[in-house]
Amino acid sequence: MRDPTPASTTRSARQATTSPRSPPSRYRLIVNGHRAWEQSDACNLDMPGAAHLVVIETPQELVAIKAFVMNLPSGTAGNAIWIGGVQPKTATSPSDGWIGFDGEPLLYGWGGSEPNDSPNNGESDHAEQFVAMEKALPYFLDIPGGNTFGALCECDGKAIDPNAAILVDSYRPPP
Ligand SMILES: [Ca+2]
Ligand SMILES: [Ca+2]
Repeated sequence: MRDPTPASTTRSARQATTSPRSPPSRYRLIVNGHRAWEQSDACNLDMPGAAHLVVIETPQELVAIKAFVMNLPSGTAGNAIWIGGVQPKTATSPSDGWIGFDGEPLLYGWGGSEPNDSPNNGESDHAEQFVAMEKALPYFLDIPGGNTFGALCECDGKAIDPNAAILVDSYRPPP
């Protein structure tokens, strides 16, 4: 049996009233470690159709999240979080083709030698196809999605972009 007026609808409507054009984002830190696609699933379930792994859309949001990552609570798996970015297997260089989970080209947040598709420093094996930020390296890092990190979820009234979701699914190991 389905409630015709689920709580999530009520909350979305309230947000829309407060700020009709762009609901304020709310964030949730997951400290337990899971693989990138599992953390994506967990974030989506925060409010189905309205939440996803964080999409960093503006330089201001990047600054705020960097500050947050530098102060990650101890106990956050890997001292790192997954964020909402993924690269297709059609990429021909480590920096090629990245999209955010909103389907837009990923905001430039790389640092150091990233993205490098380590350890071979080439995109031929597509070893690093997801994006994380580490407490000690608070910029975008391309990392194999099978690493178990914490995650930062964002609820902003939007679902993960369908093309991003297809890419995420393409990296799930066979059941
Ligand atoms: Ca890569
Ligand atoms: Ca890397």
